[in-house]
Amino acid sequence: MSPRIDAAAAAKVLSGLNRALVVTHEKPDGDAFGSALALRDILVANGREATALLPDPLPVKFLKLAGTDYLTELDPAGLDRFDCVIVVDAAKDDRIALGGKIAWARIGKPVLNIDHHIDNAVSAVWSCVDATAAASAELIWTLAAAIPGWRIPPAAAQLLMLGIVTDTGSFRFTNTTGNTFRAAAALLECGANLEAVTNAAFFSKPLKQQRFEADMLQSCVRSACGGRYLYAVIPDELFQKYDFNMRDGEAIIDLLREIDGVVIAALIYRQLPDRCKISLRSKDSSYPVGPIARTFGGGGHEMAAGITLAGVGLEAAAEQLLRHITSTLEEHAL
Ligand SMILES: [Mn+2]
Repeated sequence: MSPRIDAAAAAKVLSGLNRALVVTHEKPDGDAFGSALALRDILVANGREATALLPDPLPVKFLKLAGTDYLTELDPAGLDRFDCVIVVDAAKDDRIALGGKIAWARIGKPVLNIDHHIDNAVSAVWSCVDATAAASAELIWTLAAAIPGWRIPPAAAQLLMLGIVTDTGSFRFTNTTGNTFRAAAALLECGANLEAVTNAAFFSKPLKQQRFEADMLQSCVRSACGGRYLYAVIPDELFQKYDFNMRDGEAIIDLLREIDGVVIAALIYRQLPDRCKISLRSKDSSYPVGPIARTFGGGGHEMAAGITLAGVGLEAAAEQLLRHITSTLEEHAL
């Protein structure tokens, strides 16, 4: 882990950079690519050169908000024109998306790491990690707002709003703080279009996804611990039946979390032929899912975390998790 710097020091580093390459984690969500593209826009609006590199496809529903002004691949020689690399919203070196031609270990540039994951372990010269920020987008607003004379252009404000709205479930999750609302208010005043963000994030579900969700709720949900643990084991066939990819369904787990009495919710499905993906959510801070994810080699936030298990079938993964969560919920109940 790199030594940490606070937001004031990170703002100073940011204002001193001239030609930045901005990157984020693989399979970027709204906060990841929103933060990367917004930071690119902010740097450019304030007289710096900046380029974002996003090799992985973005969620379809956000394509309109993201525009097309970013790189999807870069050769090692292409790194020469940058004097630094800024990585946003990525907790681990091996999750940083560079497109396969560049190795993170041989990046050869000073790295500024800006993130809100409590377990961030990215190798960097400067690491600004604030786990109290609801989104990396909120932290980027905090940094940009702290630099005298810097402005946040409307396009950047909108992308930061997207990061905040998606990572807080539209200000419903417990990661929402006073600073989150301050950031959102300031971003509205900078020209963010909240209607466009909300429509893309919450009101643009394809019909096939709605049908997938209905079928999943009918056929895949299991209840344990008297309904305090609800989980869905989703077979490959269900994804095929509705031609649906989980990549576009980051909010699906909330269908379980929003049910009355649920403390911990989980989705268990196959990500690759030999890899199970488990998403975890909690709605009671006495039972955080971050430590559960870390027990299984995963990570994330305290109330929203994920695990990838290699070489394990869906049922075996579900069983392991069920045992662990049952003991967690029962242990604390005593
Ligand atoms: Mn985030």
